[in-house]
Amino acid sequence: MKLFVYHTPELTPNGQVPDCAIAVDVLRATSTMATVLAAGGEAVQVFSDLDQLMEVSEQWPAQKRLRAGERGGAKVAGFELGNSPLDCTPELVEGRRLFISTTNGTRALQRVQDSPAVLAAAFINRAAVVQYLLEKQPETVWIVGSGWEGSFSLEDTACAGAIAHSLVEKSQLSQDDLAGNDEVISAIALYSQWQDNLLGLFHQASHGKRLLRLECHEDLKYCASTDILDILPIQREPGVL
Ligand code: 3SL
Repeated sequence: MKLFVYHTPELTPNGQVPDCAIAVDVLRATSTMATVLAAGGEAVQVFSDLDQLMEVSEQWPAQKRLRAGERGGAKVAGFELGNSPLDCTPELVEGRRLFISTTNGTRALQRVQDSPAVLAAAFINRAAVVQYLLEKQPETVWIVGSGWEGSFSLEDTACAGAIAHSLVEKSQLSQDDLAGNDEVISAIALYSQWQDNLLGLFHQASHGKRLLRLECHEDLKYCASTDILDILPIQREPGVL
């Protein structure tokens, strides 16, 4: 297995797909997606465009759907949900499909949706993602951070490092064997430095600070919990996990 980390969707090589692609948006899209599926959601369907989301979800029975829209960290007017994983309780989401559009996370998933296997990862479901990789042994794996509007996000790269760190611990591979690019080594170093204080890392991160200004402190705490959900969000058709 060779692992490549890309800090943003824009940094992935054009015209190539890996055997397995993992989209990461710790704050908060992939944390929300994992939470919805763990809480019994029927599926998560992602959109970059809000109008397209409305059009497609209109064709779904109203009692079987939920619409989540986030821009700039805030809930989009007219949507039932923004992008807080804590709103996705089993009472609300069980048996329903989440139609979601967020600023960056949904774009990262769409960038890699042609890969044969596409996963969504966050700290909360890191162990399930690592278990999948150990079982399936894909030859090439990309971890793609969502970033923020094309720039680097500390928390996504730290999560990439958490996945890589655990793969090295649980496989016969050394860091050198596993790393397909230098970003893997720097991601592992970042995670190793902050693994006991991920909330502290989020407080340093520009998007963490943005969410704190929006009073999302509880979301940050939740998203900093590691390996708490045994759920593997995996694409079953393009754009649907
Ligand atoms: O950019 C995204 O996709 C979101 O996860 C951002 S936010 O955490 O909902 O503000």
